[in-house]
Amino acid sequence: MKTVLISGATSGIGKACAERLANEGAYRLILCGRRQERLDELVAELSISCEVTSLNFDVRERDKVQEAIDGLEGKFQDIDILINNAGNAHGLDPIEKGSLDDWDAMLDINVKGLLYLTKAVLPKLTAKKSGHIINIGSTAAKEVYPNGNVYCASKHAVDALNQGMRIDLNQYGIRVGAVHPGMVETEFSEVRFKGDSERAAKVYQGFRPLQAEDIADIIAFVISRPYHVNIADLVVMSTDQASSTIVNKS
Ligand code: NDP
Ligand code: 8X3
Repeated sequence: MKTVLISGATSGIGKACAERLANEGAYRLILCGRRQERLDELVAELSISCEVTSLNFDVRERDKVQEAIDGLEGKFQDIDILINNAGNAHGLDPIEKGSLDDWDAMLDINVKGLLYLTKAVLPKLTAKKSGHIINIGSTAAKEVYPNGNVYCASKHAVDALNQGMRIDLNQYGIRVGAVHPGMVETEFSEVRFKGDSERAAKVYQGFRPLQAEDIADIIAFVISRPYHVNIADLVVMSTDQASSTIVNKS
């Protein structure tokens, strides 16, 4: 039984991973997020199928991240797999009109938050010389699209950190890999457009986008490979999407 910590488990890709892995019967789950009600609901739902607990912290608060990991009890302390998923885009503005608060949010959550959580979990993996870190990047980690500027920069940083972690942790036998999704229909665009549901819904109209379950399916595959197999970098898009800007809406 492996212990998996999923950040950003209250919604979208993280939640779908929790639901998917709970049904595999091979994992003990630690679900993280800030919305306590959602964490409670998910723990109640999944505890029928697996051992599960939750941690409530904002990934931007490094002391809280460390406290949360230090406070884990029993078998939940022995983390094997870290899914660095928490993150969002905030705004979609040209660089000259960008909001400093949006920029701070993206860099603090998507980059520094991922680092704080990794730093807190890593001693458990280096001590036993095994473990698996999955970093959720994006097609925005591989290319830059109009008005994507800082979000793309944050995800390019995730791509670089994924490579850097893999290099530095190689001596410990720790697997490190990234999954980079294209457009996935989650709460992502609602957050990006600050609750404007109509604008968010339009992002996914006229084509068949990926669903969170599609990414969860891939992550379940990635973490269940034999230990000598590390899927280092995986880009996945909807069949209707060819790049960040080319989507077949015919
Ligand atoms: P959602 O908005 O549905 O989920 C985002 C998750 O991140 C929520 O569970 C949220 O939990 C958590 N989160 C956000 N900010 C914080 C924070 N400060 N501290 C702790 N947790 C936080 O979006 P997705 O599921 O789509 O996004 C998940 C990941 O996938 C992100 O890294 C995103 O960049 C990436 N991605 C998404 C794509 C898409 O098209 N949807 C495509 C490519 C990558 P809570 O609010 O409860 O804290
Ligand atoms: C999310 C996908 O295209 O909105 O990472 O950047 S996109």
